Amino acid sequence: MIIRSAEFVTSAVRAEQYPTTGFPEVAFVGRSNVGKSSLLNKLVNRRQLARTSGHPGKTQLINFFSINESLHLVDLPGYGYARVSKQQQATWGPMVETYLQRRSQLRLVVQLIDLRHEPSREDKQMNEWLRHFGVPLLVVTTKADKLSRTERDKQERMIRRELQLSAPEALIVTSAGKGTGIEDVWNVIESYTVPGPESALLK
Ligand SMILES: Nc1nc2c(ncn2[C@@H]2O[C@H](COP(=O)(O)OP(=O)(O)OP(=O)(O)O)[C@@H](O)[C@H]2O)c(=O)[nH]1
Ligand SMILES: [Mg+2]
Repeated sequence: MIIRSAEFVTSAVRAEQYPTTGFPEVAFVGRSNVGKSSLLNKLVNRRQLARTSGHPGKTQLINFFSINESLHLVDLPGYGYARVSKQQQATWGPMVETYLQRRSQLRLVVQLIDLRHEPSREDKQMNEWLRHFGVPLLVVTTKADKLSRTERDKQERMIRRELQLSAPEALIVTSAGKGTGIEDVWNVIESYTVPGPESALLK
């Protein structure tokens, strides 16, 4: 994937604040601090296009990024971070669920899981919720650089078992630090977003 342009478009909480361009969208979901913004940056080769932080709870709004003026990558706020305010916890659910349920140009959801840990209860709930609503789903494990080769394989098997992912293409192991798996993630994204008159722009 050749990135000719990657730009922040807007932040939104409610549906009427979403961009009105009809570009196909790919959204990134996962627990706070799992590496959603870092993966997005690595995909587009821009260091801090989406802001990242060592402290969970960095991304608090739905952030839309336009890629090659033909595709939106959507950075969603993370779940499972207890230390945000009660008000923020209460708005997270409707904000993210409304987006995932109602956004008609949403083509693919990438769910991020930390390769070092067992999927949390919320990871499993989100996974089941997405499957229930029939949203095309790709599971991506993050921070592979923090594990040895043997540990990676073991953790991948465990996560596949826990989330009942049998198809080989259902999970990709990545590292935003090292660039592992980035090309594979693009291949999946392109397979869900390319069709249509704008397809040539994505090449
Ligand atoms: N070693 C390593 N660290 C990573 C990787 N991806 C992300 N991190 C680190 O993990 C921390 C959180 O990354 P973010 O990308 O901000 O996480 P997020 O999921 O966007 O978090 P929220 O915005 O809070 O939901 C940062 O300190 C990143 O540098 C990776 O592949 N390898
Ligand atoms: Mg973030």
